[in-house]
Amino acid sequence: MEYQGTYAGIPEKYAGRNGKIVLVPVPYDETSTWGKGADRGPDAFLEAAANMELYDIETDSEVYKQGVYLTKPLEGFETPRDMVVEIHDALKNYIDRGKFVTMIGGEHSVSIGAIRAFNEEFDNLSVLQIDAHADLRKTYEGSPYNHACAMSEANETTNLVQVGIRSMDYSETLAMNEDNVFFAHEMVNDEYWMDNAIDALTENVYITFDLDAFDPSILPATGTPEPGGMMWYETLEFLRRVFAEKNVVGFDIVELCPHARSQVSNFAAAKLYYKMLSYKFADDDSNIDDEETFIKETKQPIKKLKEESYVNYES
Ligand SMILES: [Mn+2]
Repeated sequence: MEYQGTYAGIPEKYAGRNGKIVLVPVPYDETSTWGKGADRGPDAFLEAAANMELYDIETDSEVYKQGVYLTKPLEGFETPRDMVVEIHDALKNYIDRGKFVTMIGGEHSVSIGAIRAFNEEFDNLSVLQIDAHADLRKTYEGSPYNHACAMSEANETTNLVQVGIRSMDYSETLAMNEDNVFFAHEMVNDEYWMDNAIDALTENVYITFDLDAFDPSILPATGTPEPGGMMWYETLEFLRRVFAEKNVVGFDIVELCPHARSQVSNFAAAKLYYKMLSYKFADDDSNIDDEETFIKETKQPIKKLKEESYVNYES
């Protein structure tokens, strides 16, 4: 399968392989336990992005001019282990070429191979996990590649910092480094949590953003929603500071499970992605070609989504 059109409908000259940013869609959902449908996440994300404004007011920038290359989706893995290995290999290849590599899932287990690749490429890597769930089980339903285990390897091989956590099994407390965990119920009463979370990070940071970190009131379409989540501007303030104070080397956004009747979550995910790129390149004016003004007028859905392909919780 190949997408028709470019990321967010940007002009072709910004969408080629010479761009600084690579976006890898991974429509994978094999192990999720309750709400199936994260395999539809990348399509819904791309369709929302195609209908999104490209000027970022806050940073006064048009980050797409850095060039965003949308790759073919990674899919068709024979086993969960193949999924991890193939994502690792693909991302490592783009990192080696000096690209700023980003990924849209898919369920959270897609991050295992990504983090493995970044950890091989960058010294003393921190993984900033923004998530409702700890995801620290060593195995779940017999597999170490389950979404419930997405952070177990990172917990052993990197400096893992967990933010927004509000759901976990008792057994995960044994693996957890509590100095590096920011629980949602504590964040709500702690005006210093952002400072402390940033202090816990080393210079090189990979961000894995599970959309269920958000409060379900602003992003309901995710596989395992949890009440009491992070709100929009608080999340953006934190991300803006992380990008400003650390060297963010790449990121992923996972667990978008599009709903049949509401696009709200798809647009929130698309905006979050663009915000993160805008923060990364806010002070970088080395655009590919800034001479022409591109005014986005037409809506360009990348691919038409079929109604029956969405999760429908009402049926
Ligand atoms: Mn989660």
